[in-house]
Amino acid sequence: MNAPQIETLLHENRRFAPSPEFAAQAVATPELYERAAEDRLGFWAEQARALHWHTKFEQVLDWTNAPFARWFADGRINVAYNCLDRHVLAGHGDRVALHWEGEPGDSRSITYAELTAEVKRAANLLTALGIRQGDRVAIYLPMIPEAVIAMLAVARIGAVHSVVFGGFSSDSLRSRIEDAQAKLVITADGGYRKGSVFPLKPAVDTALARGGESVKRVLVVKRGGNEIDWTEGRDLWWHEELAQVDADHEAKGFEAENPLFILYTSGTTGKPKGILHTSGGYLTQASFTHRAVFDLHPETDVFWCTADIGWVTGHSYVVYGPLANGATQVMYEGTPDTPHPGRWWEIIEKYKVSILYTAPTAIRSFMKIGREHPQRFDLSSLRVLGSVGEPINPEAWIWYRDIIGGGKTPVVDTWWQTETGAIMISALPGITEAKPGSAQTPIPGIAIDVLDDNGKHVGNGNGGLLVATEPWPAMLRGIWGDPERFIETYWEKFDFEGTPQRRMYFAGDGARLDEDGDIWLLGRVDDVMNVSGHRLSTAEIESALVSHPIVAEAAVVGASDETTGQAVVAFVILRAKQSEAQTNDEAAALLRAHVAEQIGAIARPKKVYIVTELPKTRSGKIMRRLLQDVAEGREVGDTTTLADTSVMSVITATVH
Ligand code: 6R9
Repeated sequence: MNAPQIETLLHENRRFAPSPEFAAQAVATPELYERAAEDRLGFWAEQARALHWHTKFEQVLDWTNAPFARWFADGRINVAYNCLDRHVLAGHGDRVALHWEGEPGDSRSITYAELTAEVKRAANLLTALGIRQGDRVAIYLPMIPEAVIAMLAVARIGAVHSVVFGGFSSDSLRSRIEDAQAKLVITADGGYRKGSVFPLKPAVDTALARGGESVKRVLVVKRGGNEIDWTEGRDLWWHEELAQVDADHEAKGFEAENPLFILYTSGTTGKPKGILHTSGGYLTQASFTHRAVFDLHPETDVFWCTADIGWVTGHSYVVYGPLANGATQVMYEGTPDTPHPGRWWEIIEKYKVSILYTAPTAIRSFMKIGREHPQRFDLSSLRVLGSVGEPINPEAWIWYRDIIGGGKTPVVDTWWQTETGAIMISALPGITEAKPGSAQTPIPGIAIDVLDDNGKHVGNGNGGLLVATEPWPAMLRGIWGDPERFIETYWEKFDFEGTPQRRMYFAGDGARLDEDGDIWLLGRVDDVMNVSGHRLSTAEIESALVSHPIVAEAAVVGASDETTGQAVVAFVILRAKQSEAQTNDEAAALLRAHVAEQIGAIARPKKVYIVTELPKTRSGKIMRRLLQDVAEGREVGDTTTLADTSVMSVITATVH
């Protein structure tokens, strides 16, 4: 984030105290902080005991092999049982688990009893297809109930899911399948987006034609009704196969550290990292935070997290947190503006949604199109609003509370990452006096600090790097197949005390502590961009660009953008012959499409500038900071370390 933005943030001094009525009924109490402060591990053990354990645990944290943590390791648990059977056995089988809304307007409400029955069948099907504990299953589905059913069925038999966002390309899918050596892919013919069917199965076909040899079977859910190719002996219809398996399935307990899922996320190199999460600790923190941060009253609330299951927010706050808590929630297949710009607000009115969890980029795009759209609907059921994915600017925070929350709802800004598995920093509604723009306080049981480069606490009023100083239950257990990269990426930066147990987790985010010690997130400090709350790596997009035959060299930066937070801006040098063969506009259009095809539409650069040189230091390192100045229309900063200081004026002239 640049200096002027930080300035406006720090002059934000509006405060919102919880109302006494809200505080009186709140799930979170000040005692949670006290209890966690006096006995952090005891606190987490109590939260874990709120789950059902097939075998109770004695051990809480084993950190002897740091940074590879083990939580509740001698306990046995079944994650899916906790999300399903447990609620049915407690007499809540008739409670709606999912109010699913398809984009074309079709809908389905599924109770806990029904969801349990579907997952049992799906678990039997996976077993019949040869999937065993520890096997990896890739899931490439739209936002339909089968996505949740598939994830829970994999979890139920102790296998490991790797959900790949439906917007990712066949190539991204293939590399994720290969990295995890998935045996099975669960996909759909297609799903609905922006008013029409977008095909998914063809991307699976392409991925498997080019590689992914580990895959033996492809299960296909019928959703889009679009024509698809069929590979006999490999492809199977989900509904046909389910009809042939047993309805009954008994969930058995697995070790608390049994892997639950791998989720790929962008890092600073071109190769996405497979973040590994396990069972007991993950479910403990996902369910605790879902209750305490959103003030969940499962008998009366209707929760809606708008994230796709392809992202970690969808894993923890569409699937595992809400279902472990027996919540009733809304799941929506499509885009916010289809068929009309008030679609989300219509859904909130229809299902009387009481808790909404979404991203600042969505809020800002609603601000742009105008308050008249939400104001056409009755949003009075809303009582808690949450934000995640990127810093929320105070103006968006206030708009969210005023226009969506009727000027009365608490707003919680929740900071966390794919790696942290669950919320780490957030206000707690009913307790915290809210400050728009600040994520504020570590949740009970989480130890966070802001340090300078030498590992010293920066003190109130100063900025530095965000770290977690103690292990936490939902922490990543590693990077799939790459323990070295796990240690290097997260645990080496703050490793001053000489013992592995005292290493601290480096999150990759900059942060500032205000005079009260509240935390303000300032964006990534590495080469990771945040576009609409999605993580993208500059290196990954650069390597997609240079994979095109017309490109000689490419540099990518994230430029601040009013709606999406950051936007992808690329500076590209063409191969000599190419620059004659086509206009710069043609080349730019071609390359934008190429990146979308290589990685997915979310990575498509907003701008591609064709330049003749890139700013490099004498050692040949591209100075992206200077390109960012150009992309954001600022005066170019210090160029003295450039090998050729005239380069920047040439680039600036090309761009303007
Ligand atoms: C959950 C999720 C993680 C990165 C993280 C940070 C940014 C997320 C934020 C936030 C400021 C918040 N981020 N929440 N920044 N305030 N409330 O988004 O996971 O996709 O892994 O992204 O997103 O930069 O490091 P993930």
